Amino acid sequence: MIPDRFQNIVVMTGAGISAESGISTFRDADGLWEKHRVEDVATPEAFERDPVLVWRFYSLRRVGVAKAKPNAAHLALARYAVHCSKQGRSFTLISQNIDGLHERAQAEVTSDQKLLHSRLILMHGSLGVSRCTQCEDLFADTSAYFDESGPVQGQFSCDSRGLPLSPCCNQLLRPHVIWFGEVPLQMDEIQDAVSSCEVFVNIGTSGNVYPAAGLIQLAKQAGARTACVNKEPIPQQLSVDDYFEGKAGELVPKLFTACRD
Ligand code: BV8
Ligand code: ZN
Repeated sequence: MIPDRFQNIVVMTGAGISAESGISTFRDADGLWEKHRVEDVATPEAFERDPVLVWRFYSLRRVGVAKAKPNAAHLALARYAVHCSKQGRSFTLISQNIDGLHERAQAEVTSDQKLLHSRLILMHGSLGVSRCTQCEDLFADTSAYFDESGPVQGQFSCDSRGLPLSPCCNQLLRPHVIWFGEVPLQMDEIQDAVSSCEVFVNIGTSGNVYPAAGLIQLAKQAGARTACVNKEPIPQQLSVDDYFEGKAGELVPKLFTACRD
């Protein structure tokens, strides 16, 4: 457990924290998502080349996450954020996940409390948001625009190929997610938080995708106590002080609970 004496905690999560919510991880699907190679769907070039394929891929994932629920690990982190907030301690949750389960856990746990000292940073964006490709305006949007049989009417009007158009500029909408080759969101805030924290915990990430994977080393170099909760060791294991092997749904509620010293 993390003693309450630590004032400044940062947690980084990956797909493994959502595995017990039924969302397949990148690795478990051995690098394929819904039978697609990542480079064929999660890059700006892929969107340029075949926007229908990319919207079909993200529509499928939107349907998948709509059926999923936050699990015990998501909820334990949300409760811990409230616990830290009540004690005036700083809690920053950085996630690589775009599935919306941290936001839903927070809403479930803290519908009426303002979290003064805690932050949720979604560095790879969010599946539940679409972005105008012209002016970059963002729109909450959980619509699937394609299913197996073809185009499906969603929240925003579509062009002749079934691709959604932005209400602001009448240009293509894209999923508001960070693709390979794009700069993750709020990197300055992330770097500040990680280089000034006392405790840094990786949960459910294979440590393959940068710059997210390098944050535990940054924390270690900055003098933080580091921990990792995962089903397997990570490439950055030398930067891990405390390693907890196992399922996030079981280990995270034990680790993130109030604890006098
Ligand atoms: C960028 C959104 C420049 C889209 C995603 C070095 C430095 C910088 C960049 C690079 C570099 N080397 C290479 C690069 C380029 C590239 C990269 O990292 N490539 C990899 C393939 C080598 N990085 C980029 O392009 C990034 N941008 O570099 O910009 C820059 C950088 C810094 C500053 C300025 C400029 C952008 C990358 C973002 C790509 N978008 N997602 C979408 O989702 O469709 S990545 C996506 O895949 C996820 O977001 C996540 O990041 C990654 C999957 O990783 P994990 O979450 O870790 O999931 P995985 O399945 O791999 O592992 C799950 C783990 O959980 C496993 O270990 C498993 O054992 C464990 N587990 C399973 N079940 C459980 C469990 N653990 C506990 N309990 C369980 N029940
Ligand atoms: Zn626009």
